[in-house]
Amino acid sequence: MNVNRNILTLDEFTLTQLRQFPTATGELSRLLRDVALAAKRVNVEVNKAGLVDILGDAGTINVQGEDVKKLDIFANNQFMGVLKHGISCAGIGSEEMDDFVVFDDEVSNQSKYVVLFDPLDGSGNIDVNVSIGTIFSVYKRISELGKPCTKEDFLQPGNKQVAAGYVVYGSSTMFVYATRRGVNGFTLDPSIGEFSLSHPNIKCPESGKFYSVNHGNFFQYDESIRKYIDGCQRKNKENGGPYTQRYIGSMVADVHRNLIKGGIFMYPATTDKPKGKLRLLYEANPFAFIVEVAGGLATNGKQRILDIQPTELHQRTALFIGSRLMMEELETFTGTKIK
Ligand code: P6P
Repeated sequence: MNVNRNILTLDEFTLTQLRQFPTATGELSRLLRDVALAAKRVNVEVNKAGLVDILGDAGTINVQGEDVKKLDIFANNQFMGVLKHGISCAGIGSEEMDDFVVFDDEVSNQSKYVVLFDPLDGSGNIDVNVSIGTIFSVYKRISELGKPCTKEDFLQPGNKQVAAGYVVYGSSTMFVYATRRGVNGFTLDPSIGEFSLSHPNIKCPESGKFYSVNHGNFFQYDESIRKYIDGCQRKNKENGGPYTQRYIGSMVADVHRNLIKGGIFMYPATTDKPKGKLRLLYEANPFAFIVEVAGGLATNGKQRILDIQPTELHQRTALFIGSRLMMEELETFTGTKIK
């Protein structure tokens, strides 16, 4: 296999970005490298999960009321550890922890950013070897530097994110992140142990063939959503239908596929979960930021995800996200034109 050694690693890429902004402090670049380091450590355990005693339940229940898998805890500790040890992050919010964590040491209190993350999304799939992922969201603090970060730093609307990204632990391991300047994807090259630029300047195709939704909840969806899903299954020369239904049950894998190939991912509100299942701060917001920078759209069916003002760390939301034309077609069913 001829490996192109001229491919930029993540570190080299962030440094080239930094060179374009001489006044930048490099804190965000270092934060991204910290997150990538934790991802590489998690990747090692995910790749051998079937061989060591890291499968299965940890015997605890998280704040979401879900069985915590041993890998969830391991992943949470890896991301929290590198961010606490680093010099760019003042505190974190995690799906696995009841409340946000203030690092509150002299260096961390001077740090510009806070990070929210889902350390291992889709972890219910670990034991059956289906792709899982990490999702993260970065905000610039609004609290006073030099003092501990505050809850308000974490409860900013998604449109204030300075960066967001995800890791997909799949047939290969990819690190994808967005700033307002663009979305770039890096594939882990095991021969050098570095994430290497494999998907520069990712753009979400304005339309696609894939629609992703849990059909098992079909009769719990609002009528407008049921009509849209019905339309996805019918021949329609205008929108290229019928679409192909692809739903892995692992959000990172499903949204990543639709980001690259074009498509729409839906987790609507249900009668069982009237506020939706997915979490706003560390699932919907980061992916909404990434997909919008790439040219797509993301809503809760009524408003732009990134405009929602959060009120609590683990609040949930309905989510519709993906290719612009498919999202605009959905809006003709829901009657909510997102500006
Ligand atoms: P359902 C995994 O638990 C997750 O949070 C997302 O990764 C995934 O898209 C969704 O839930 C799947 O939920 O109810 O369809 O099994």
